Order: sequence, then C-alpha cells, then structure tokens
Amino acid sequence: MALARPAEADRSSEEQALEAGFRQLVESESRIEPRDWMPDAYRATLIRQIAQHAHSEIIGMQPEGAWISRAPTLRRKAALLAKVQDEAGHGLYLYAAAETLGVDRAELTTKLIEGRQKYSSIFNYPTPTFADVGVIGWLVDGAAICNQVPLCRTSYGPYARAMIRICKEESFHQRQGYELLMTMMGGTTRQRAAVQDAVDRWWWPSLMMFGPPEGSSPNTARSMAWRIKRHTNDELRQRFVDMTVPQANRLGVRLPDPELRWNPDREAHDFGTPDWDELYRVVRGDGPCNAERIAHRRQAHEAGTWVREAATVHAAKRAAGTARVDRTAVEA
Ligand code: FAQ
Repeated sequence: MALARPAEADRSSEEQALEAGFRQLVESESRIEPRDWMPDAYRATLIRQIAQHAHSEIIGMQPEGAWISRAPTLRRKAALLAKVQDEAGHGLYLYAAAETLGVDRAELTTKLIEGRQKYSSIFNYPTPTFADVGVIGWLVDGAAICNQVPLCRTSYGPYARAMIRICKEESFHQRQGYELLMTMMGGTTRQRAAVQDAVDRWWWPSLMMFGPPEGSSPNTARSMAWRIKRHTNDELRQRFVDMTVPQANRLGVRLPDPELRWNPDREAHDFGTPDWDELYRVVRGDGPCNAERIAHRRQAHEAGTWVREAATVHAAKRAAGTARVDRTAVEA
C-alpha cells in the first residue's frame, strides 16, 4: 500500500494535466481531434449524440423516400431522389465521425435496430400526401439547419467538419421544399388545402424536434460546458419560430398555434407549449410510425448481409494477396 500511493498520486496529477490541456483546447475554441486526450464522459456524450444524429439521417430517408416512385413530375422525382441520397450520405459522414471515437458502425446499427439507441422523434410521423414532402423540406430541414449551423462550431473536429458539409446540402433541401410548397399554393384549392393540412400536422412535431425544454434536458448544461452544444434547446426552438413565421406568411399558410404572436418587448415571437408527453411517447417508441420505421430498417439491413459478407471476404483475400488468383480461377 505504501508503495502504491506515490504511483496513484502521479497518475492523478498526470490526469489532471491532461484534463487541463483538454479544457484549455475547448476554451480557446480549438478543435479536439481523435488523437487528443479527452474525458471518457465527453467521448461517451459525443458517441451518443453523433450516433443518434446518424440514425436520424438514415431513418429520415423513409418518410420522403416513400414518395420517390409517386412524385408528380420528372423534375420533382429527380430532386427528391437526390435529397434522399444526400441523407444517406449524411448518415455515412456521421457514422464515420463516430468511428473516430472508437466505436464501430456495425455496433451502432445493431443498437438502432434493437431499440437501444435513439433517432429523432420527427421521423415517426406519416407522409400521406405529396405536400408532406414539401413540408419536410421546409420545416424539418429548416429545424435541422437551425440546430446544426451552431454544430459547425462544435468542439469535436470530425463532427464539426461533417456538419459544415451537411448544412450546405440541407440549405438546398430546405429551399426545394419551400419552392415545392409555393408551387402547390399557386395551384388548385385541393392542393392549397393539402399544404395547410401538412403544416397543421408537422408544426408541433417540428418544434419538439429541438428536444425537451430547459429544466427537462439532462444533457444540455454539460454539453454546453464542453462546447458540444452551443445553445439550449429552447434558444434554438425560438430561433426557428422567428425564422419561420415570415416564411409562413409569404407562403400563405396558417401556423396552428393560437398563442403565436410577435412580442415587441422581447423582439421575438411568443408561442404555445408543445405537448411534451407526445414527444416522450414518440421517443419511447409509441409514435405513429416507430414500429414501421425500425422494421423497414431491419429488413434493409438483413437484405444487405450478402454485400457485407462479400466485401469482408474480398478484403481478407486482398490482404492475403489472393484476390487476383481467385479471379483468374473464376475466369478460367
Ligand atoms: N427525438 O438532454 P437532451 C435531420 C433525447 S437530422 C428523439 O436535450 P441532448 C436531417 C436526447 O437524445 C435530425 N430523442 O439531449 C433530415 C436525450 O436522450 P438520451 C436529428 C430526443 O442530446 C431532415 C434525451 O432526449 N438532428 O433532421 C429528441 O443534449 C429531413 C434528453 O434530451 C440531430 O440529431 C428528439 N427530438 O439534445 C433528414 C442534431 N430530443 O440520449 C431527413 C444533433 C431529445 O440522454 C429529412 N443532436 N431527445 O437517452 C442534438 O443537437 C441534440 O442531441 C438534441 C438533444 C438537441 C437532439
């Protein structure tokens, strides 16, 4: 015991120095890189958030993806196809960023499919009409951009760099959604009614997307101290409302909140309280489409098993220098 003490003291002073170095990097607005020392809890928080974010992009392909084969024109079909493919790409950037923290994408996918990791509540709502495609672009990508632009300055380098690319593409997604809705609002009475109906259904879930309010958000304070998050969920929600109200007016739709009004004292909009019970229900798995989304993801994963197996065998053969020999054998 007597001998162990100095060693322990040394270790803790070494850890203290590492911790001080980490804090100094964060506070000086430098990025933490994969090679840098970081506290275990910082690593775990990033893995949790980046994995949830990646899963959201991948599950988020489903609600709009359902409309690719039914898009009304070739132009709309091409735009939608490109958007959904971008979402797959965003998921992959994010899984790659998570992998720099020492986790494996396969392990994250298993956790998603087994319901052990979350994805955004917003993707558990149905898309019964083509107006939903426009509203997802306008409101859901709009909310995602509000949340993600500050993440371009998040303290972990690979996540921040992934966010810069993702935000650029999402700005385009948001515009295509708004342009689609503008076109529908200039169309028939039925088309205008479909847009209003979609706005009525997506408005509150879009506000919930930002997460629980202050006081019920267990991770915010620590994530802000580490500069992973730059704003509270409520600050970002307010920013989204203020940004969206003039766009709704220009579009000619009504936002379904009787308490929504400009407050000149705060120089911001007052708005009603989202149904937080609904958010928790959806996050727990009881939303309108949770079971369907996970079943679809599981089926797609299973259908891809042979691709992963073939890639693994090919990689092993290449590593062993036998891939060419085998191809010759096949050709023969
Ligand atoms: N849904 O303490 P907080 C997109 C969970 S990408 C489900 O406030 P935190 C692109 C939270 O994880 C959309 N779960 O947590 C696209 C935590 O659970 P845990 C995704 C939610 O992390 C567009 C617990 O509640 N974007 O849309 C939700 O500090 C169109 C307590 O909450 C991101 O992921 C929710 N809405 O703040 C694709 C952005 N809200 O893990 C297709 C990055 C909260 O403790 C079409 N993430 N929870 O068990 C973030 O900014 C943060 O993680 C928050 C949550 C703000 C989502």
